[in-house]
Amino acid sequence: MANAADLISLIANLKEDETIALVRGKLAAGENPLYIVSQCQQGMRMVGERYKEGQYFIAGLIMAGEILRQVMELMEPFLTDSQDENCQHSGTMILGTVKEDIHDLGKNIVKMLLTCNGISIYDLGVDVPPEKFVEEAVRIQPDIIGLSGLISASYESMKETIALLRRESEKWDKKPHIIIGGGQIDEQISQLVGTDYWVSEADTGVKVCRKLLLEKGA
Ligand code: B12
Repeated sequence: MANAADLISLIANLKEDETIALVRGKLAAGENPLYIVSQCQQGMRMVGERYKEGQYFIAGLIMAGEILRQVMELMEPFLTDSQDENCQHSGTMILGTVKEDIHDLGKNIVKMLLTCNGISIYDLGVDVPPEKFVEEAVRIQPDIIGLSGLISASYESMKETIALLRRESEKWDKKPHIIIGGGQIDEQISQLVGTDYWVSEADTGVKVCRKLLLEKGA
């Protein structure tokens, strides 16, 4: 029986076919899909470390991205099934990867999970400028705005976006909560960009968003 370390190291070593076969096996054996997501994230982190150390180049990042994309295609029906079926439709959320950043695999995973939890998601895509977040927030009047970012440059974009959203929402009746997410996000970054809510993995993100919606009575 394969263990977590196998999947993490197959991804870290960019073994495409073996990764797909192992994930198929894990899903067939009934392993919790959220646990598989977490192993994939750890494997991707190791790819990132190897890139930073000069062991991999940009092609390695691209390859890792392609492997995770295929894994997520396999996982989608299982992730959908794993979510709370009794959850009523509640709340709306705008989600996007901030300006300068094009990483979207993590954002797409969190979108999938939030949708399965009954939250209507408006996905603005990647490299989204602050003005676009504001424009869509005025149009949709969401309960929550989620900003995704993985590279250092995204923190400045998050800060800019949050400042603009706060300034504009002064005049709105309904002020949205703002949550940031991404593998490198921590408390320090959350303070730097000026938000109260941050997560570095999707499962916690879903819990935080559901709690915020419950408090809002959405
Ligand atoms: C794959 C990858 C790429 C792919 C991305 C493909 C894609 N479509 O997304 C490609 C090849 C495009 C890429 C490009 C680059 N990359 Co890159 N990339 C990665 C890598 C290896 C994995 C990212 C990933 O998918 N992780 C897996 C997912 C599942 O995790 P996640 O994104 O963190 O998302 C989870 C949570 O954070 C959460 N979440 C995410 N967003 C949100 C939002 C909300 C609201 C919520 C609630 C939750 C949430 O849910 C997800 C599931 O749990 C990371 C390494 C790492 N540590 O992550 C480097 C990494 C992010 N990349 C890096 C770099 C440097 C780059 C480039 C600048 C390289 C270059 N020289 O061009 C470019 C940047 C391009 C740009 N302008 O954005 C650096 C960033 C370093 C830094 N501090 O700035 C990293 C950390 C690698 C490293 N250690 O050096 N990259």
